[in-house]
Amino acid sequence: MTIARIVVLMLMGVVMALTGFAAAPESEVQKKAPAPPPNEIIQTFPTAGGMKTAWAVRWATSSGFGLTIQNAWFKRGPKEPWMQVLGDARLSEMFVPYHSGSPRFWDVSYNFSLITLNKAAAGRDGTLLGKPPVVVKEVKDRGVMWVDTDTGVRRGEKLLLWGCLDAANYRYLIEYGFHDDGAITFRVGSTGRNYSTREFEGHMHNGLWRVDVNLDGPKNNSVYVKEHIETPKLAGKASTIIRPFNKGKEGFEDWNAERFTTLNITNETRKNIRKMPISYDLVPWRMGNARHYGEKEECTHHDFWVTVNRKDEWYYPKVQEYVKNGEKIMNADVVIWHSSACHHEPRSEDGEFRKGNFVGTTPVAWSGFDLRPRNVFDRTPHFPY
Ligand SMILES: [Cu+2]
Repeated sequence: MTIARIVVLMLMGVVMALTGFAAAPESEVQKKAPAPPPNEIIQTFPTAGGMKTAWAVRWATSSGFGLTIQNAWFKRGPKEPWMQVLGDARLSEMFVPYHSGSPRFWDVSYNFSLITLNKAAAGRDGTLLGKPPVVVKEVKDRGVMWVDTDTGVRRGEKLLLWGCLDAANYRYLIEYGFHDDGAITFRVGSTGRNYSTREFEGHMHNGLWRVDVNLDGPKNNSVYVKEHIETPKLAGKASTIIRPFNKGKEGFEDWNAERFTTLNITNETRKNIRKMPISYDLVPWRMGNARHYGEKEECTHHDFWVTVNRKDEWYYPKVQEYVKNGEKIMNADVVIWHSSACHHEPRSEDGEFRKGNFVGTTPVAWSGFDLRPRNVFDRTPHFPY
């Protein structure tokens, strides 16, 4: 550990002690979130052969939030127009409470920078972006897309964009994936050096995301909840329920393991060739539902929040205030707020003490969710009809 890093950690310790660890601070960066002019990437798929689909992705970097998406458009066929899918998407906070009650870190609010990356970090499929290079673009195979009884196997591809937040002793990989089938993946990976003096204390990494879904533009988007229902009374039968999120008003919902809760964001005016409204499912990839009961931690008491898109509302720990007026989220410009939490119970693999010094690094632990198209295509371009 360098002397500079030790000094930074000591200063942080003083700040934490003064602020009492408890309340989520809202920094200046948080108040005026969006960001420097974005950079644009256009990626067509497949990377070899005729183009079938494409993504246009604008990204930006800033201290605090690290890497953010500033609009993304999808082309569902070579002759199709660009269709917007995302507005602004970002990791709004990373809340890290320790099991003993303190510290309780809000790691985005401290305005950390992205670390400078190199070729070793970028790997075989990666390109370094930025000056200095703080973002990696990877275009790569994503494994088997499907296996068909008649036509064989097709593999898929994806564009990954990632950066790594320099959060004192910790490192957070913030990664967005744009797939050839229109899916988008949101991941945050926790790694780095376990907190000094608490190297083996359990703690949580709450990835708290803010995603402005703008499906075919910001207007006419509605948010639904989809649930699988199966009870003893149904005696072997099951049903699927689709209902407006929180009765169609700003508010919250919870993830229920038995119900396979997913959100569905629908454009109410745009339909595919079967007259099905185009939509995206939000599919969580969860270890569990994190609930924290310290001061000003109400935002963790529910797993999904939905608001109308308003300027100056960027900060996840305030989301319970943002929903207070209960505005309509049907046929609106909607923002999804979603938590993806990781429970970190340290292992011997994280490191060890040698002559009184802790040596080692916590291997990456991921959490996140996917946005997956539903009835966006007239038919998949990835199947040889
Ligand atoms: Cu950890």
